[in-house]
Amino acid sequence: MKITRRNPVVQTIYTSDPAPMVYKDTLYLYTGHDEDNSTWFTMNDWRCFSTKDMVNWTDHGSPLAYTDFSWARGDAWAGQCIERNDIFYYYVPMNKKGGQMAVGVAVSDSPTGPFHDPLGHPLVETETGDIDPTVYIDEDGQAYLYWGNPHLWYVKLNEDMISYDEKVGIVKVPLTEEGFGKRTGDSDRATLYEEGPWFYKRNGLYYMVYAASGIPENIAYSTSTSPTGPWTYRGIIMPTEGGSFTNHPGIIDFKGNSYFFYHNGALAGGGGFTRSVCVEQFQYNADGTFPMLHMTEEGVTPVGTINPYIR
Ligand code: FUB
Repeated sequence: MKITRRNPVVQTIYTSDPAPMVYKDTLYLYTGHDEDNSTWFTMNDWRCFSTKDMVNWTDHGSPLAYTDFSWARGDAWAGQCIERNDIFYYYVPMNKKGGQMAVGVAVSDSPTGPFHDPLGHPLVETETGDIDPTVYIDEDGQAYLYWGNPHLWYVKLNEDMISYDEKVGIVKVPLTEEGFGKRTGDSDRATLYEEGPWFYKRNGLYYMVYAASGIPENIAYSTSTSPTGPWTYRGIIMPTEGGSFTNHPGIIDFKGNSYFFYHNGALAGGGGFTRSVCVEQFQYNADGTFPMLHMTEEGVTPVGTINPYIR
């Protein structure tokens, strides 16, 4: 069947910061929710959608809001949900009452919620910029949580997924030029890393995909043979396009295909604070590198698309 139009995935509300998760035969898509007419990242809850075929989607409404956290005062920004032993753990950043952004975790026995906060306080917080958590459980059972802007941090989560290994502590990833690309022009950042990390492993290689290069953002990536680096910068995947000055990756394999979720300003009335989640189906190159991805209405990148930025 020829798919003529796949994007934006959600056409009824503004959505952002996609985080796909596969559970059993279904792909669940967790998103942020930009309020109508926003002039800032005014976001009060997270949303969940699902599909079995990447064509027909079910809207599950809001499984979680910042008001579900007693310690939060707003800013339901980019999160990611993961399953372990049939329990779902949703890692989300919010502004603390009287404080700054911090990452919390919410738990549910259903992928569509409702989720609740088992801790009553943030899971991780540092000196600044605790946003955009990404989570991955390695083959040996060790789970990692990465996050941050302008720094990139990680913790090794304990098996309960709601605490972390305090002996290892909160580790600041060295943002080297070799690892995250050299920033040129006016910036206080040495490398291209900006925010929105998406961490996973595929065919023995660890991938860190992230929003890069300042405002407006593009999407770039780094790889490593270890879950904790050192990282090697691999180039840009998706250039700046689409009418939103931010972008945010979410990547997953589902039923034999690879999908790259992102956001832009494509929906009517859309822009930098009224964004829409989109998806591109793509094929990795034989060596595991990314082809060049562009934002399309069809949502399918032709096989064999050359990426001029790959290193
Ligand atoms: O959605 C709010 C913020 O915008 C996210 O935390 C960033 O990744 C950017 O998409």
